Amino acid sequence: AALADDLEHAQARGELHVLYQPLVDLNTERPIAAEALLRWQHPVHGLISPVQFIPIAERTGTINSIGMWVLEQALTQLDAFHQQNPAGPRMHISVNLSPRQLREPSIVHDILTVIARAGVDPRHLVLEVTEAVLVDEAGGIAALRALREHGIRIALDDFGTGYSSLQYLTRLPVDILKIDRSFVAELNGTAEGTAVTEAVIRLAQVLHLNTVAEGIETSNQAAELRALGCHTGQGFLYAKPLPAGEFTQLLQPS
Ligand code: G
Ligand code: G
Ligand code: NA
Ligand code: MN
Repeated sequence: AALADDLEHAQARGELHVLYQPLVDLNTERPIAAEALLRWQHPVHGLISPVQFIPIAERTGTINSIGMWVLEQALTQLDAFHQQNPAGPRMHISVNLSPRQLREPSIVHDILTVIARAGVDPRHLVLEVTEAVLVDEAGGIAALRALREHGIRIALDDFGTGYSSLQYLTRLPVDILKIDRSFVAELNGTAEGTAVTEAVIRLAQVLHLNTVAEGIETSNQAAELRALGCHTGQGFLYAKPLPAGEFTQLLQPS
């Protein structure tokens, strides 16, 4: 309960910050997008992982205000990335959206309001959701559909780790499959190690979806992904989640 109370005030007290991890073109290894990843610097307990505090924020509902704050930070930063490197490629930004946020009746309006205020093209925003959202939440699917009609793209995060059937993919508002890092970790040049990742990439191709491989740590994994037809990836091989200032340095022409 104490942590939940602290979390209520964390944003107002300036304890939250957002890091940015590049998504790279696997052929050029240049950043084409950033994923916004939230951090909480607690005054007593130090840095707390979102794995710990997002579930608390979900339960108490704090995720609604925190989530909109993250979106606002990320979109403002996207504009700043462009201002700082106007000759560079047009970056996109990915922001995680939790199931509780999608259940808010005003979520579509709220997201569009933040986008308009930031002056960002909605086509440069990707919202990452997990399978749980798509399976359980009828309202959530309608919201995702509406957001997509405004040009926002939807990515299915941690794809393949959920419990849902694959059938739902053919009728859901999704543009991108993020191949979970547990599958990428198994890539080792053998048919068994490649099986799941290859199946996901083929499935995406048939459904005209893009794929992003998560958790790439070795150049061998990157080479296998390229050979399998995956064109975008993220992981420690390229960069860990970085403060905005350090991310900007990656964007400078090398
Ligand atoms: O950055 P890290 O690997 O610690 O993230 C752990 C988990 O927390 C990931 O599943 C990520 O999607 C989630 N996460 C990070 N930032 C946010 C956020 O702003 N909102 C939500 N809902 N989840 C986030
Ligand atoms: O669930 P989601 O995919 O949003 O989680 C992203 C999390 O994965 C972040 O917390 C980030 O720090 C972590 N991450 C990013 N790249 C790598 C990687 O190459 N290896 C591992 N082990 N974790 C990574
Ligand atoms: Na994510
Ligand atoms: Mn992810």
